[in-house]
Amino acid sequence: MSVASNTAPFTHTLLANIAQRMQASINARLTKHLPDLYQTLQALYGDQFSNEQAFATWLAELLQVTGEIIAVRPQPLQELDTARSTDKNWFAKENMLGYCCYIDRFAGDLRGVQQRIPHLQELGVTYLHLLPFLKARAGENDGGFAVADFDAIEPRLGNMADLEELSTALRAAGISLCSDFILNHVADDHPWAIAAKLGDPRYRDYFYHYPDRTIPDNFEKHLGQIFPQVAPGNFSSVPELQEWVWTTFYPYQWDLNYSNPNVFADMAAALLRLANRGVEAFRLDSTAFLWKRTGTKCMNQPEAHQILQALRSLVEIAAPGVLLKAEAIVETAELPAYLGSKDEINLKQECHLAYHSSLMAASWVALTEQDTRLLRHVFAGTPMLPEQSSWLTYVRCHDDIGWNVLRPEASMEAEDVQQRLARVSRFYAGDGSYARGASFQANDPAAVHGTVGMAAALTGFSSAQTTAEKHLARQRLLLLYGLSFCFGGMPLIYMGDELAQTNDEAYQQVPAQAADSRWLHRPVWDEELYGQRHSSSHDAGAVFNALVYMLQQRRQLPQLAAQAARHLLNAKDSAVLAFMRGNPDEALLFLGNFSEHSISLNIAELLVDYDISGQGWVDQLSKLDVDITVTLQAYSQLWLVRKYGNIV
Ligand code: OTU
Repeated sequence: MSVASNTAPFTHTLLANIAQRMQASINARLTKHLPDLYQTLQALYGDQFSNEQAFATWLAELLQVTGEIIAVRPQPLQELDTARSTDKNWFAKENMLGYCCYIDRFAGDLRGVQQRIPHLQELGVTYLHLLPFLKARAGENDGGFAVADFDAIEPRLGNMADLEELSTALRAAGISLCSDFILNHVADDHPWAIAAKLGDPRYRDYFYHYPDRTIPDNFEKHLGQIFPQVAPGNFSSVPELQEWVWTTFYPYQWDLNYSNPNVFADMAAALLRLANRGVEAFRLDSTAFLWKRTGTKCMNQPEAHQILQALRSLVEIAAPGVLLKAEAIVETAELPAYLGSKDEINLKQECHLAYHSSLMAASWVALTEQDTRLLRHVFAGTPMLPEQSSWLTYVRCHDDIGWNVLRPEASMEAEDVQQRLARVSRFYAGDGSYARGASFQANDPAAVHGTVGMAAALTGFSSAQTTAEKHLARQRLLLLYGLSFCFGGMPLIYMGDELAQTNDEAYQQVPAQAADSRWLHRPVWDEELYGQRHSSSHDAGAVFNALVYMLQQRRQLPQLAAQAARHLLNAKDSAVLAFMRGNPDEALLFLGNFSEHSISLNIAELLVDYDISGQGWVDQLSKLDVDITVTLQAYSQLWLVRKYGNIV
């Protein structure tokens, strides 16, 4: 029997709850996506059931629940689903701009965020990622990344009505709300973990638990460490269970056992219920870790991708206007698979968006080394995007900058990888440099530590004494943001960067934060800086005005849409990164000088491989014509478009 004919009873189950007027459109989605969903889930979980019928019963239940969720999807969200199904690249356009913040630090609570919509609009934000706001573990909770209830809001931030109100207000302002969805683990006080501790066999199987260290020790041989200092090891002894539980991150974050089909079903339903609250995008946290396999690092396993593919199919059926964004902090070569992979016949869709963490980290390396070779390797290792997908480009986020993802690229030059990356890490910790960050989890001298600190502190604002030093700091910050705006993806501004906000040392006095130096770069919104945003005599204003201007220009350049072509150009001086966006006959050239020296380069030489060098060029940022030989000042950038092109 073919898969398609197999799925007829499931279609029936799902449609049973759906209002007549919606049946035709939902049926069309099922025809398109149910065969994939069936196939993926059968490949993942078929073996877990005694026979085909048992699997079918489980899948029917999942679809029954999905149908119930679709049936109550609010009308405006259904309309959004329909609109977006005719404009599937809506999130990959040159107007898209993300903004990321903690609700409490940005605006107190969910209602406060509504008050700040004008600020987001002034920047041109179209996508707001609010860091975790679901009910978190009591006490320490990793900034909300230990979720105690997927159906409740953290009380100090508001309630579900506030969330719905905010998502509606944002939508009216043209801003899509993105929520974290922490799917790798739950808090140790989530009802599933509590039930497991009480001995409920159904929920014990929601987690990986072992009676002694034999299996954990075996796994540990191959596993990495995320928080080696404050949470060493990947397993925690749980007294109530008298067992060892898999905890990749903090001991209170219990990894979910996705080899159990019920875990998948419950988590998928939780995501779809949240989508019905008006969440338009999900940042899928720690996606690389979803599947464990003995003898491996337990990252990027094929089954982790299948889980995401199955989630995507469900979203396409239940809430097709919703985006999935992969947070997988992994080597460049592992990244593209999170945006989908090709089998013999077609593309298996996965996430719409994925963080390009290598690009982010490599751009910081380029600043340190005043050399773009490593960054160019990352470019070379980044394939064309599959259709209807986009990178998420960024300069900073709420986590440390992890240098280890760059090991493959860092090993391409003669220098020892360890030494090279350790030097970068020390640079940003302020070792003989302008940077004022710190090393993350630094008690192992042999390891390469991540870097913490706000972008402004890392680019030199905190150490600058003179106007000239301030100017350089600003140029560095704008250069990194310029790259993120032009690379080809949705750029994300991390709260505070738009105002050159620096580090916040206050966390050291907060017991629940003191051990985790990532709080150094999670400052509270600074009203004073905000008040200075239009004054170019202040750092805040100088950066804000420049970013707003660059973003205005960006919106006028379709060459910068995520799907437009990207070609790395071979600038002779390795301190310069040069690349072309769009088709050669309407290209935009990005030239960025990552060094403190001014550098001249010849545009014709840069374009030898293209038949367009005879054209005149103008810098879209300064609106000035440029000669065939251009000079790039220290840390400066040019966005060149053709002189007689359609410059607005
Ligand atoms: C993610 O992080 C989150 O972004 C972190 O804030 C959480 O602590 C963590 O998950 C647990 O929920 O590797 O791909 O600073 O880069 O923990 C997942 C280390 C991750 C983070 C890392 C990260």
